[in-house]
Parts: sequence; C-alpha cells; structure tokens
Amino acid sequence: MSSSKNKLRNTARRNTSQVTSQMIHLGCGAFHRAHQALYTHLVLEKFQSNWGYCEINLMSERGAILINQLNEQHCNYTLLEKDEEKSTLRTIKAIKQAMHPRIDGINAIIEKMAAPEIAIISLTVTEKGYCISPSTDKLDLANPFIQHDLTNPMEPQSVLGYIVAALRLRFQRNLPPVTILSCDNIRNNGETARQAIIGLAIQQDNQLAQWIEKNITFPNTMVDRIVPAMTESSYAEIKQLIGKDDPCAVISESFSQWVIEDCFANGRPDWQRVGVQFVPDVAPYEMMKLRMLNGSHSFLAYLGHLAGYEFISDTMQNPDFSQAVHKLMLHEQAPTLTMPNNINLRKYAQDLLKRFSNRAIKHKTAQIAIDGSQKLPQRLLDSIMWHQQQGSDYTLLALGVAAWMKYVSGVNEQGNPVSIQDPLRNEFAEIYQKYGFSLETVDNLLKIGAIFPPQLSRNHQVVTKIKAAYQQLIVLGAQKTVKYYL
Ligand code: NAI
Ligand code: CS2
Repeated sequence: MSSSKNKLRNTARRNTSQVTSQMIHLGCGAFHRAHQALYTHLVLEKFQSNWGYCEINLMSERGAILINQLNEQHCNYTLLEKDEEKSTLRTIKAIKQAMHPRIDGINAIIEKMAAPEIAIISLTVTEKGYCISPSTDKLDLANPFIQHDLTNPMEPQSVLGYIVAALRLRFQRNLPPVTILSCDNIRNNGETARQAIIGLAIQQDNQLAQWIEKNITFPNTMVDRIVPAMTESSYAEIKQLIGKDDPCAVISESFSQWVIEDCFANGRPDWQRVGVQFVPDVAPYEMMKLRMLNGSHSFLAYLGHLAGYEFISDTMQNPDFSQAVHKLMLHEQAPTLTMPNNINLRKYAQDLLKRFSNRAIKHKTAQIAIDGSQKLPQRLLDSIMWHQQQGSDYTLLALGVAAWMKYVSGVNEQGNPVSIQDPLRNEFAEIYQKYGFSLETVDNLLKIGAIFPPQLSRNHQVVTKIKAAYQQLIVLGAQKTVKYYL
C-alpha cells in the first residue's frame, strides 16, 4: 500500500435496499464473498436487479459466528482486491440474509431453501462437502454424513441432505424448479452435484429422484479467483483502510473469472453484463483451470511447505520452484488439454506465474495443502493417467504426488509436527505409524482406492516413478529435489 504506484480506489455506492434474496448460497466462506457475491453486487450496482443472496452455513462453530457477524452489520462487508500495482476497496451489498441451523434451526433452513421465490441454490462447500469418492466422483453411501441423512432425512447434516429435503418440499408443494449451481473445484462440478443429489434422493424416494432429474438443472461452472483465508494481519489491514473492524471482510487478488453453462431452470441475474462468460460447454475451461492452476498450486504447496515456505509467493521467489512449476504447466499439464482456438495455454501459464508471484496476496502453502485426498485426482492424477496412456513424460506430476505423500507424514523437514487436515488423515497416520518414511508407505498410500484408481496404483511404471521421487525427497529434501528434477 505504501508504493506510489499502488492506488486505492473506493467504488461508487448505490442504494441496493430493494433487493430480495432469490438465491441461497450454501458455504459462505472467503471465496464466495470475494467472487459470486461480487458479480451479483456489480449487477445490482450497475443495472436494475432484485437478485440477492441468503447465505447459509451448515458446518462449524466458525461458520455460525460468521453468520451472526454478517447479520450484525446488515450483511454488508468489505472486499479488498489487490495485486502489486493496485488495490480496490468495495462494500459488498449483495447479501440480504444469513442463516445457520444452530441459530435458526434445521427446519427454518429447509423451509427457506424451499421458499417459492428461491430460484438458485449455489454452493462453495469445499470438495469434501459433496460426499463423493474423489477417485470416481460417485456418491459415497458409506460417508458418515450420508449414513446419518439416510436415517434422518428431515434432520440432515450433509449439504446433499439439506438440498434433497428442500427439493422434496418443492416437489410435494408443486413449486417452481431451482438451479443448483456448484462453484467448487471438482471435476464436472454441476454433473457431479447432480449425480450425488439424485444418488441420495433415489435411496429415499424414487418419484422425488425422477422429479429432480426432470426439473432441476445443474450447470457446470469454472470459478477462478485466489482468495486466501483471512489472518490477524489481514483484518488489521482492513481496519486501517476503513477505520473500524470488519470481521466479515475478505481480501482477494484482482483477477477473477467465472465461466458457466447457461441452463438455468428459473432465471438468473444478468451476470454476463459484469464479465461472466456463458458457454455451451465448460469442460475445457474447467480442466484447464483444475490442471494448470490448481495442479500447479498443489505442487507448489506440498513441495513449498516441505521446503519451509509459508506462502505461495515465497515459493515463486525461488527460481528452481518457479521454473519447475512453469515446466509442469507447459510440458505435463497443457498437453493433456484440448482447448477452443482462442485460448493460448502459453499465455495462460505466463499469467498464472504472475498471479502466483503476487506478494500482495498472502496465500499459505498450508492452506492449499488441506484436503489433498479430495484434490489430487482432478489436479495431478488425471494427467498422470493421460500421459501413461500416451507414453509421454510425467516426472513432475509424480514428484507432486510424492511430495503430498511425504507431507501427510505429519512431520516437516525440520522434524516439527504438522497438523494434517484431511477426511482420510487417520488412514495416513496409521500407514506412517506402521511403515515410517519407507517405500512401503508409498505402496500403502497407493492402495487407498478413494484417491488412486486401480489403473494407476497397479501400473508398474507409475508406482516406480512415484517411489523414485519419494526416495529423492527423503534423501535430499524438497529444495534440492526440485533442483535435481530440473
Ligand atoms: P472457506 O474455508 O473460507 O469456506 C468453506 C465453506 O464451506 C464454509 O462456509 C464451510 O462452512 C463450508 N464447508 C466446509 N466443509 C463443509 C461440509 N463438509 N459441508 C458443508 N459445508 C462445508 O473456504 P473458501 O476459500 O471459501 O473455499 C471454499 C471452496 O471454494 C474451495 O474448497 C473451492 O472448492 C472453491 N474455491 C475457492 C477458491 C479460493 O481461492 N479460496 C477459488 C476457487 C474456488
Ligand atoms: C487452491 C484454490 O486452496 C486451494 O486448493 O488451489 O482454492 C485456488 O486458490 C483457487 O482455485 C483459485 O481460483
């Protein structure tokens, strides 16, 4: 902020009090507040619109606290968008209501989702929120939340359970259809959400499942904006700018992209007027983003964390890491993609390097490292399978997987404990307890079918490559291994 080039812009304000909440958003995390809520806010601010959000958090104490904090400030909050050259400060006014089952009760949440005026239910509930097996994208009926919801359908715990309960009321009451809009970083996010929701409904009521199939739409989306979790120092930065505390504030990079398939069951905001791209098929954009951006992010997060870097921008200061991640993008991720003619993957990679290097954004390697079991398939493993079929090189992808394997040991290279946050963390801990830092650990991690499909874990060449990288990481450490792999 002290740089003379760094200009702070306050955006124009307009009265948005006529807004009603026609959209429910499930998972009011940092990303939603800096992305979908911003686009909706811009439509409100610049054009006639009465679209707004009712935010619903279903999980965690922190989620409930945030809902109270939002309500205490009329659901308005600060968004600071920044890169090294400029910053923009906005007050976002797209949220009209905020709810949590612990505050409002489960029934009130389901009734709100089933209210006649609701036309869109969107989601950013993290990869694990979909209760799918990450290797197959199919609903995991053994998931404890799903098990609970099957026996308590009107007192659900999972996101899917809430959606199915609300859709049941809409079906029974003959209400207008809704669009379910997944905005999470999972493969074919709309289609995956559709299969999981219908998969749960079919266990309960065949007619309901058929009604969902016929009436509800599930557009696929590609969502992109780097939005790190807030820290003490980011809240202090906001306070300095606005002169008071804003516990609901978020900080993001300036870049933002949202690509959506235009199949809405019951209308939508005019998001195309504020930069959202509507396309017939999102798949190429989504694959490009998951592999080039997210795959590279995970590569930098695991190797960077092992090497002792706190932030992604720190890893990019190391020329070996930035060269390695560029090589990963161009040589091992880009070849797996088939893109429309107007997309230049070299330019995309160049832009990603700049975004990752943005020192105005403090994105922790430890944050990106969370939930690796849910992220590895779409970010690294799909590309390994592609190369294995083509007979082409995937050395850096294998290094990324090996770095994840070393990371889930729960001990860093300085010998200090690292808290592993992952639904499968107990399985990782058991394997490490039995086998320690040995190649048997690699074999046993590869046996986890929810992550590694058999065509990968049983492929001799793939196993050998991952083991070789793991061995190097054990012997040399992450810094030297990255250099060695160049
Ligand atoms: P966050 O931690 O700030 O918020 C996560 C939200 O998901 C919270 O509202 C939490 O209550 C909810 N949640 C977590 N687990 C859940 C579960 N099992 N069931 C129901 N709700 C659950 O995270 P953030 O930054 O908002 O990211 C959320 C997701 O958005 C990511 O996992 C990713 O899929 C997507 N995304 C995030 C981006 C980012 O840079 N932060 C950018 C692009 C996509
Ligand atoms: C990151 C993503 O946390 C992670 O796993 O890779 O949230 C990333 O910041 C976004 O997808 C960028 O759009």
